[in-house]
Amino acid sequence: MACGPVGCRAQAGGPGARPARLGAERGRHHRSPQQGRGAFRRRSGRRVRCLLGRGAGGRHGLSGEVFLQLRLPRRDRGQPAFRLRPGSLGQEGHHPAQARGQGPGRRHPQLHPQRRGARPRGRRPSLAPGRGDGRHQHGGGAQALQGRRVRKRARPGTGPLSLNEAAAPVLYSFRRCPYAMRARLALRAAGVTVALREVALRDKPAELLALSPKATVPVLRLADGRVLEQSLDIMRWALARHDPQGWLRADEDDEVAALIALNDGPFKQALDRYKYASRHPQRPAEAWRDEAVALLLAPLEARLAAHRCLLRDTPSLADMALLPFVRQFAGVDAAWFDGGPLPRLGDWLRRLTATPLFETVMTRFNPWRPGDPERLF
Ligand SMILES: N[C@@H](CCC(=O)N[C@@H](CS)C(=O)NCC(=O)O)C(=O)O
Repeated sequence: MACGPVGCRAQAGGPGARPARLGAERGRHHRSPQQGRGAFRRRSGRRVRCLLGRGAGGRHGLSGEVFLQLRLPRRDRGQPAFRLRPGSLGQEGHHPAQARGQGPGRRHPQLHPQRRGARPRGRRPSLAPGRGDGRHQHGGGAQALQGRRVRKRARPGTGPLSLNEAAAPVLYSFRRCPYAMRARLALRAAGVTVALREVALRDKPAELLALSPKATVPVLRLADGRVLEQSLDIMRWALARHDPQGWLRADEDDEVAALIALNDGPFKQALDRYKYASRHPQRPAEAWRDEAVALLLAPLEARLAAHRCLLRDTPSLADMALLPFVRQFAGVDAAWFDGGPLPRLGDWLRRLTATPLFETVMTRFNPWRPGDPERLF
């Protein structure tokens, strides 16, 4: 068995701290006097960095993400961690619970998070970040981590994440974003529990930027380390796991894709201009509105003459992917929409937004900050 020593650190969100990219590194290891007792640095060989889970903040939790750093046998070097052969990460496997000291292999020395330096005497350094600048919080958490002991057992509600929480994908979302809404709709319909991190678009967390430099929401980080950066990918991923309401049908794929392309492309552009007409003074708001109607909404109205939903009588992926955008259009001038030329679309919108599913995905949350407990959604 070829596991090397283990490192545990707060994920700082800066360079070299990309939690979702599981990969091997090459480097040298040696001890350094500055690092204190039990400290560990790279000596040789390749290592894999495994995301274990998140600190829960407060007085016990780690501020950020916890990694194991493991030396791999030659045969498994270069493999993504989720494809490693059994035994490569230790005889008990590499379940996060072991590294938290909760699983059956909790005494396995090579799976224990490495302590970085002795804890200073006196008060235990707090890992709970302040409410200031995100980067500063990270720095504080990382420093504090160097001087803290990893506790073996946590009091309920204060310790590291439970097994289910640690396994939950992490969704960076913004309540009012129509792309994030469609992702939440699919995740919820599929019964996939995620750790939801509400994002303030003006103050995006470093963790999101490290995962997805394009910096849009939604972003879903899966438990195996993959990152889904497109709302449609998130929808399809969720529904491929479980689709109890039958949103996906293989024979509808082309039609669905065409409607979504129209929605996300020309319609969305006209919608943005209608919504923010003062920023596009080259035409009056009504002109952008009418363009949006002609491009997509009038064809949808025609479809609804044949079925209760866009492709059939029950909702499909197309209905749920377009719903948040049509809702946004209707909200720009509700009086016009209610009395205008789209009565069937208005009825469709009311039906689909009056569901418990839609109401649930519109729950309000405060923006997530590093160190906050995860909010399962
Ligand atoms: N193609 C992306 C588009 C996502 C997108 O544009 N989201 C907007 C919010 S509605 C965003 O994050 N914008 C970045 C910003 O405003 O800083 C998807 O389908 O997920």
